Amino acid sequence: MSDLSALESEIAAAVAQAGDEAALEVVRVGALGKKGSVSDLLKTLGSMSSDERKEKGPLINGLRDRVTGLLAERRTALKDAALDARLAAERVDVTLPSPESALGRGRVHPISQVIDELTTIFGDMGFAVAEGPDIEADFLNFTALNFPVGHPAREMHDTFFFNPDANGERKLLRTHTSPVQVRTMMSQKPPIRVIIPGRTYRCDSDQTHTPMFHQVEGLVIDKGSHMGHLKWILEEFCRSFFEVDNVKMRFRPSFFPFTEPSAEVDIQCSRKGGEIRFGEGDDWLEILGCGMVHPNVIRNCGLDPDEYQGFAWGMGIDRIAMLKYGMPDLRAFFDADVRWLSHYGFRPLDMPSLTAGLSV
Ligand code: 2U9
Repeated sequence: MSDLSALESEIAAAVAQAGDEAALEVVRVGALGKKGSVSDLLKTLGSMSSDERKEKGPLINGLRDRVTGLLAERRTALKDAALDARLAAERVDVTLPSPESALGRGRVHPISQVIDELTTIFGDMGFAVAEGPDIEADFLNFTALNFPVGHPAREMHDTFFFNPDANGERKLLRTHTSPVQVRTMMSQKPPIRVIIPGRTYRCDSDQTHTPMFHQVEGLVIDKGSHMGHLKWILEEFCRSFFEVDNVKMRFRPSFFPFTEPSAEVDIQCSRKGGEIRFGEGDDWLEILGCGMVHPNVIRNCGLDPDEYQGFAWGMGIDRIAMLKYGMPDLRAFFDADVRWLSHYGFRPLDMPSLTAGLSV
């Protein structure tokens, strides 16, 4: 049986020398595979006499068991060593600053940032966000909102009209987000509490106007909603948005076809050294328009004005973004200049929140 001892030593040496799991597998196949050296020995048992089998069987089976054990032990050792090497190679120093990924380098446009801020503030007050198409029907943009056909207020909106379709209907690019409120009132039962941020279009272009601009409008319709609620909502909004403890507001009577009474709202500011500051000073700055929804509009939207009433407001997002972040030129918003965006833009992972801050 010195042959068996020699074979065992040979296999044990090969097992010890195997540097990785693939090499160990070669050794296993050489010993225990179908045509392996130990398997060949096991096959000889069948042709042995019973006396010879009694003598050699335990020796050959013992060899097989020990070789199996050696292989398993070595496999575990190699696996552990491979894992240790990987852990050492892939060690991460969590105290190092993270590398600037494409996501980290990108910037959120101030308009998107302000829309996120608005939806955070009004969302906290229980408002839902509603959306609608940019291309609208004349009825939803004007007629339902109490702009009679031929009324000069339609001209004031400098509307972009499309050519009439086969039915003679002339679609337009919405001049305000108000048609979305009309759609909401026509499809939902009050109480309604929505804000609508979105793109709007008017044929106007100079230092303070662009043909496409952004508005946010709000609408509340219920049985007992009144101007007191409207004032509280707008005051809360201004305090939160301009991130000041208190801000005085001034409501001046105004006119819009869709609200009665209507008001334009100014907020208190100071303009020392050419810089505007909110929540202090003796100056005023106009920031929005508002009013009680006109009974004709409530009726046009399929609701009974004797049962429901409510209020609405509207403001220019581009304008309040310029005021809050001190951006002097509206046209730069739409230039797609990456240097402007890296200066005025916001980090994508700094999402505005009322607890962590809107514009940290
Ligand atoms: C419905 C009923 C009422 C929305 C309102 C204003 C006043 C307003 C301007 C502010 C600056 C537009 O961007 S701006 O030029 N908007 O002053 N908007 S009340 O009133 C509505 C809307 C929809 C059904």
